[in-house]
Amino acid sequence: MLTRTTSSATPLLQELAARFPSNFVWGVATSAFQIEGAAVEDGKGASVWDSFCRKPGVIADNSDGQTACDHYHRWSEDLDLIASLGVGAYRFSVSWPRVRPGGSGAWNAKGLDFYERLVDGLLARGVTPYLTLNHWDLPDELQANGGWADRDTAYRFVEYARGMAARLGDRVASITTHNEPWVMSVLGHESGIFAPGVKDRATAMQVSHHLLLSHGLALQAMRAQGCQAKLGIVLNLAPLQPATDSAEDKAKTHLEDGLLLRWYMDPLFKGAYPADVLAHLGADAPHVQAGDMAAIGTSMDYLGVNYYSRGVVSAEGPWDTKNSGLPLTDMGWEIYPEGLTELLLRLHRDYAVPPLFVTENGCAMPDQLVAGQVQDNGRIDYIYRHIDAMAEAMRQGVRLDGYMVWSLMDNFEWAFGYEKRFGIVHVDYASQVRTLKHSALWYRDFLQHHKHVHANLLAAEA
Ligand code: IFM
Repeated sequence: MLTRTTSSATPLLQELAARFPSNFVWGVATSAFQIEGAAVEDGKGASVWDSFCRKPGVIADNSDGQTACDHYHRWSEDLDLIASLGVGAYRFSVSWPRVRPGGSGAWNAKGLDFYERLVDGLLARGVTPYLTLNHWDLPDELQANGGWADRDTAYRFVEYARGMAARLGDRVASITTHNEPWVMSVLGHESGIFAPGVKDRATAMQVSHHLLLSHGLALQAMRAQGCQAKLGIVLNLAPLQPATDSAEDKAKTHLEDGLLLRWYMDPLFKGAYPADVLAHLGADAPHVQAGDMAAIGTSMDYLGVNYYSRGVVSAEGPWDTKNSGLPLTDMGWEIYPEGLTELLLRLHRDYAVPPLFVTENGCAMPDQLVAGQVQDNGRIDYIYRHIDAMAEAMRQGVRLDGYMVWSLMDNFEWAFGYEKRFGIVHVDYASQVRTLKHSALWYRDFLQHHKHVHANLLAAEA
């Protein structure tokens, strides 16, 4: 395993860094609900996640986002931390109920000012802001009117997108409409393990359609008002493999791939939902109005891909990741970097994709803070191997423009509360002290190698 102190690490890192062009974007990522806290401060409205956390038994440690990493108050110190890593980019999300508490109606000046400070603070530190509009924290008032199951929410989202683009579109590099629509649809409305906790497949599929529709309409609206930021969406994707060679496992794998990947990629890039999935859904298929598919297919400037692991599919039921003997993260997810190469190649081959970004990649590990240090060698190895997997995809022709580690710091991991730690920076939630884990130091070293490699190449050419 590669550690920060492995003596052979430097040539390895130099060699890896040299496989990425000088303008490759390296970053770290977070989302509003997971880090901000200040849940009822400065006029912020409630989100579906604020309400969901109050339901008994839905969050593993009974926690919530009231304080989280207290980033709303510590943003300046956190931006210093980000800049100290040497990253070029920071991917964050705006809390819709912080800037427009009811989802429609009055805007909240104090909430908007917070994101102004954040964006200007990043730029002042030489870090480029990458903004996401919807990382799951829908205003609760909109949920009361049906939430994403109601087509009207798509129109409210377009207003929100226009407002944020008008305010920040001149200073952020990109605006992502939605983060992981599959999660909001399926985990939020079919299994109900995420907010808003609905358990109905037809509703989930309608939600997915409204998310995609609102994405396309928002892109059109932001472009129409002259927004200069690059516009796109972020999907959580994984290559799926059958557990065995049986016809049943293969058929189930094809269907699951349809529900996870093709359900989003086909309408975005091919103008239609996949026919086999529509047939499978039957009466649960979403209602689609004339013109919707054309709106969804509005061209994008980039596609964000969040990659954590592969999926193994068995017709007999859920696959236990312990079966394959691969190392697992603290989430129980298999560590499978070659899946990232496979996934990127597949997107490149099957779809006319715009430039790709890996907008999330990282792992929860059972970190221990000992004498002020977190020796998370497993995370270093994970990140190293996934960067290597990206380089391989690029070698085979994929246009990949950037990579963001999930996550900058430990934070509220949704239904797992604060029990799972994804950060390269450790957060002591009692004191809110941040400590760079060894993975953060390693990433910083790697980024320095990347800069030096290209500086040396330039010098050699001069
Ligand atoms: O923490 C989440 C993030 O909010 C969305 N993508 C997956 C991460 C890890 O589960």
